[in-house]
Amino acid sequence: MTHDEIIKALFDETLVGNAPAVLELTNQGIADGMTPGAILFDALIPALEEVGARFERGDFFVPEMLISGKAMSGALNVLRPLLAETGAETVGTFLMGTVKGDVHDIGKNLVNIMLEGAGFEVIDLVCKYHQRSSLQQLLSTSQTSLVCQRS
Ligand code: B12
Repeated sequence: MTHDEIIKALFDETLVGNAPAVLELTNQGIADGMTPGAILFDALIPALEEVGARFERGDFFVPEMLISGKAMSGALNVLRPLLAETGAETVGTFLMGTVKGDVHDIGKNLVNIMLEGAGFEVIDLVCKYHQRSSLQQLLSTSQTSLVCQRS
């Protein structure tokens, strides 16, 4: 398969939520020398944008969004170490938050990976630091930034 064919197949399989095919194509692309950025920005993200457009038109419903999202998350697990590996020294800490009740986490997880790749320690509040005192302590250091996911 050419790189263009891999991108097209990745787009199509993410759109229909075929997680095993998305995983296989991602691995194939990486093994064939494609950059994680190309896979992400030329195939996976455009596919989810198309899923959103179809949802808005009433052609897709929540289950379709869910399986496409899961297919993308599987590919992100493969891309994560590649996107994050820069060897940069820790330059500060980000506290990543999610608005209560919002389950969209793919974009946030991607931002986490990018920040880690840029040398930040990321503390994702979804899983850690529920205690107010721990938060206050972290926020009191000048190197800590608090960011929040929007959807
Ligand atoms: C997959 C998906 C789902 C999945 C989420 C699975 C998951 N684990 O995340 C499921 C099926 C669960 C879901 C549910 C719902 N969804 Co939905 N979903 C999507 C979809 C198709 C893709 C989102 C995505 O992951 N995109 C890929 C990522 C990489 O892009 P991103 O999120 O935009 O993130 C990028 C930037 O925004 C930014 N970013 C994101 N977060 C952060 C945080 C920080 C700090 C920073 C700096 C940057 C940043 O960086 C990212 C990388 O570039 C979008 C459509 C779309 N066009 O976005 C709808 C969409 C977000 N969903 C929508 C809706 C309406 C819903 C539901 C209310 C549907 C319903 N009737 O139940 C529920 C809400 C459930 C809830 N309580 O939260 C709407 C939201 C409209 C709005 N804003 O008002 C959208 C836009 C679809 C639409 N066009 O109508 N959804």
